[in-house]
Amino acid sequence: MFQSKVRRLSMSLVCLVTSVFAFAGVASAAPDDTKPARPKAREGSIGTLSFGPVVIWNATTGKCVDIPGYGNGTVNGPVNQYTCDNSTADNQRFIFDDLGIGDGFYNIRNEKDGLCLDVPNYGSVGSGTLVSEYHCDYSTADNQLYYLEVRPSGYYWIRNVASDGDLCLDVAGFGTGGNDARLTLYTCSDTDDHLWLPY
Ligand SMILES: [Ca+2]
Ligand SMILES: [Ca+2]
Repeated sequence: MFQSKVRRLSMSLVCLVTSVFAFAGVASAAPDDTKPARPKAREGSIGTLSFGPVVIWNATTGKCVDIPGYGNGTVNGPVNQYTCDNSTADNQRFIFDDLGIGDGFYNIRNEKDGLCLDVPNYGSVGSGTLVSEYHCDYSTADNQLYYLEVRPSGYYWIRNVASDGDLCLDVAGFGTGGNDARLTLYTCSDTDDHLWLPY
């Protein structure tokens, strides 16, 4: 399965730095339908914005990002939401690994199984694509990078870098998802269920 993806690792660091999209906090004043600005990456920021482990709480559904069962997830296995449990007995604790190439581009890594929130293949994906777990890539070559954008509510959009930030971490349905509802990437909205709080 791992070999099924085609990797493109040739981008230079200079290219990466000059092609970053946004820093979450800076983009907070932008209208909902406007792509965030592209500030120059801050030098010397490698890894300094990492945080966790945290659970990722959804402000609309009241559930947390979860892996089925209580143990390790599987490569290409589903990522759901479930009643929050921040203990190590469940598998809802995630580490936001700051890649250090832009201010606050994160791989979101499950503490228990070490896999990252991913979507299929390597580029941008369509709205509604299901989120799964995959080996952490730690580069812009994959589509596992996210950045946080604080919204007027004080909660955060979790925006996917590979889709130019147009897609946000979402719960299937429109605020109707219960336990075990799948997570998707969906066109960012303040009226869907895209508001999250890692804590
Ligand atoms: Ca679980
Ligand atoms: Ca939704």
